Amino acid sequence: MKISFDQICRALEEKDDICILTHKRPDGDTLGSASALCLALRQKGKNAWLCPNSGTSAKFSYLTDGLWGTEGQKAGCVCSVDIADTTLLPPEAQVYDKIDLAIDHHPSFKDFADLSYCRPEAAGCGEIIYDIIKEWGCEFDSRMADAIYTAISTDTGCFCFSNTTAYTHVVAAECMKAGADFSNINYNCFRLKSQARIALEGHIFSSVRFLRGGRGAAAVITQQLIGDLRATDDDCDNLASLITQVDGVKIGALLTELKEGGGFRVSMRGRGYDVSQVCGRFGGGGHAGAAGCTLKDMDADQALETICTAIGDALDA
Ligand SMILES: [Mn+2]
Repeated sequence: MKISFDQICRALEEKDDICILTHKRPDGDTLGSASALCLALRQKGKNAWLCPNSGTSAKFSYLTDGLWGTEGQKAGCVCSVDIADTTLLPPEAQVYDKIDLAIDHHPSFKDFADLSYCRPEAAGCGEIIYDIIKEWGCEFDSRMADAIYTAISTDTGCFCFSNTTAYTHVVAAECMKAGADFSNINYNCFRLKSQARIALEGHIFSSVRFLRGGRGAAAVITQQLIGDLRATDDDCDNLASLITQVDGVKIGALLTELKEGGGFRVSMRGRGYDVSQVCGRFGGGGHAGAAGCTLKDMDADQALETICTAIGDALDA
């Protein structure tokens, strides 16, 4: 059931032994929001912890250090943050048969918890957590500020995406006032890259196939290449968006060979074209600007040909 902001603040205050859930393949928003909420609850004298999430990258340890609970730890309240749907729960969260509270900002939020608060206009879930911390009158310390700053900076692509609002900047400014290490956070999240990542980017830009005078583009990453480079999932994250950074490209696609082989996962990005419709032709979907689908039982040439034809059709329409 959906409740108001005041009600979610009060509902959390009434609980104790609070287990906080983050989504699988956790990003800066879910981890930053969960960490800041956990710190605030502890400041209020409550027992709170983060449910273990084995997909967490070591680069976010500054958010989560000392906050992890143990697997299956008995909870008086289970609260999810930045999770739109129960399908996004990590395996470690499956032991909890119900979720008491949910705090989220996705327009696609499924009302799966007993009580939930969703604010779709928030650029990051971190904006909501910041408001909760302030509503409670907690001291907003530099560690919470690092967590909230990370949450909103990562969910806005360093304040570049169109979801960024004036309020996002207000919250960022409050984080800076509280001592957030914004320069290092942004460097680590947006500039720093592993050698494997740089090699993958190099491969994409040297092999990308352009079509329709450069308005469409697609590239392929094979498991052979990923293995040769010892690239991690982190290294492969969001490579598709690089293709639409090329001047003139309106629809870009990255085809990544499935680990099990026998097909490709397609990540598509569009500027001024609804790529969810293109991916929908193959049973996929997503948003207008970013969508995906899977092509089974195709080799690299067939998959590339299939996707280039579909991109061409969309550009011609
Ligand atoms: Mn988010």
